Amino acid sequence: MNIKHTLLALLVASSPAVFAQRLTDTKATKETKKLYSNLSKVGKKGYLIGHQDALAYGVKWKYIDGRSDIKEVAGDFPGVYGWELGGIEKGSALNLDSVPFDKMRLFIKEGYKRGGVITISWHGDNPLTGKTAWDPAAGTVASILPGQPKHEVFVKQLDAVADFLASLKGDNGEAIPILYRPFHELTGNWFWWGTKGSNPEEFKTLFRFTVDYLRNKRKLHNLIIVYNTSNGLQSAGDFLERYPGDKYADMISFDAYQRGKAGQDNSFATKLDNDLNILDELAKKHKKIPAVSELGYSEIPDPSWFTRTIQPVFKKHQFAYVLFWRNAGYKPKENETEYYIPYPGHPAASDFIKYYQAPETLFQKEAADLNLYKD
Ligand code: BMA
Repeated sequence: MNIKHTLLALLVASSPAVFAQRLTDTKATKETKKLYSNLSKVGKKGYLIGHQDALAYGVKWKYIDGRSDIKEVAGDFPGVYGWELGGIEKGSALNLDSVPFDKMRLFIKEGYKRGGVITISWHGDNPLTGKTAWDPAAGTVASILPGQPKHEVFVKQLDAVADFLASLKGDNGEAIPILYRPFHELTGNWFWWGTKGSNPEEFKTLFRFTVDYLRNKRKLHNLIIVYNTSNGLQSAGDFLERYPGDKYADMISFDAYQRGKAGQDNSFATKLDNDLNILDELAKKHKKIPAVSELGYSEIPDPSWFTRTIQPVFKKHQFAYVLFWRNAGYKPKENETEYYIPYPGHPAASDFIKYYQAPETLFQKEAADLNLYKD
């Protein structure tokens, strides 16, 4: 631990919570409570940097122990690791992006052991139509609520998720705390749980059922629940239209992607700022921890995107973490390339290193020094 890290740890441990601070699960495990309390203070100093599937693959490699594109470009692992359960609901050994669940379990343990934070999403198949998560068939959510024809199909799917979550254990048998973000991008119209597949009341009922089921029926007490909209919202009212209530969410967040050619205008930064203003207001009012649950500009066509577009906006706000989406590389099925963190030699690599060096961006070493799971 160097001096910068020691000071950081002291500062965060002794500071009052910036946001919130009681978990909605009164039976949460010791480590889960501790993580939540520490995440509520992180915003004072900066924000953790996360990366989806960081340890599984990068733009030009797959499944090589010890690798991570963030590490290769900046010299450190991310502070938050994102993982995805799509496919588990049909008993598949690989997730929808071909990550084997057995390996994922080990990667999760590895990130946790290093002191990093784990977050999980689930692009589960549509329980009504049997098609993918991207089939927003009308009536889907209504059909899976308790007492409805597809309820048991959904519960079976959820049981597969619960089994996986229950299998995540640290060295001493303790449950690994998970930031679980069910039904993410819930204000969008592209997933079956979104605005085409449900009305707000149906959605809220589904969200509450899911959290209650995982907690009370499956006895999972290692979950920090993340309410996760898409971006470009106009008001706090928009953000809350499908909010299940303060008893069902611990964190509030949105996903945001820049698209199109570089250097056209600054509308992405303006939207990001506006969405963060909404989160700032709601985090205070509802006593929840804010975060940016997915972010990116695929292939990073603007070589100074990190320090010129997002860093100045993020400096104006306090939140716990931002998760960059996956470095899939070339995807043959879609014949497209997708990645959000530069690799060595990429035109945005030196800008990412500058961003890494900024005091407010917290990666693995800082996360470890913060002792997020302990007093
Ligand atoms: C999307 C893309 C897809 C992927 C999905 C779930 O945004 O990255 O390639 O299958 O997320 O991880």
